[in-house]
Amino acid sequence: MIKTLSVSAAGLIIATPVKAFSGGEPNQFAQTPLGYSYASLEPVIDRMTMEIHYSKHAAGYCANLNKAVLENKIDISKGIEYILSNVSSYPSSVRNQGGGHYNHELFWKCMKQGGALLQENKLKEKIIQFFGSIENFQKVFSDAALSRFGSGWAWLLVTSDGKLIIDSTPNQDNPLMDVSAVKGYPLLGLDVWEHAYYLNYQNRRAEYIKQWWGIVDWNFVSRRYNDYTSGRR
Ligand code: MN3
Repeated sequence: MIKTLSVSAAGLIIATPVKAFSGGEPNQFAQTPLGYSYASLEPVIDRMTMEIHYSKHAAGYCANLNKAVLENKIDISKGIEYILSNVSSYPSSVRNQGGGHYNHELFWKCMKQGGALLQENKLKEKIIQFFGSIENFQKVFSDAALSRFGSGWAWLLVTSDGKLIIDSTPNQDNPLMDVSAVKGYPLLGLDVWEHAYYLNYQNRRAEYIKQWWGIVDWNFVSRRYNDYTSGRR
């Protein structure tokens, strides 16, 4: 009954060869350690926000997802992306907690200290093809993040037929989910729940979004695009 193979959320998220499960109980998800310290993203995201966000909010989604997995005897051997793609056939707790776990695991990796600029590469070509310019892309994405009413996420996603789309989802939904209005593979995600920015920016979501561009790790996002489009996920 116990499956220990390849269920690390980390391995699935970063779309590299899946790593063996390396901690916690079998048939359970785990948070990937942050690749940087809580203070690394300052001054854009302050240390305390990062600490509470990672060790309380995101940890809570992971723990509650695991609780739902146990209580409902859910087989997670096909991974979180499979589960989210079929989320309508799972209990609603899986949509909320599983989405929360996946979205945050992706979010941490989309950022790094000082950010990394988008290099001349296939993703950049594609962004310019679909949005005209990097500046316009940032504007459209920022508008999606700003206009998301209440809590949710803004996304850059690639569809199965290779289109780039910017959209937002409510709560902890994401474009992988069969219940989502917009569907595709998320490349870049921005958390616009108030817990992501309120200590530093209070009600100024627009300012948080503007500053956030300075810590986006485009190397990670570009790798993710390459992995998806070359079928390595
Ligand atoms: Mn959050």
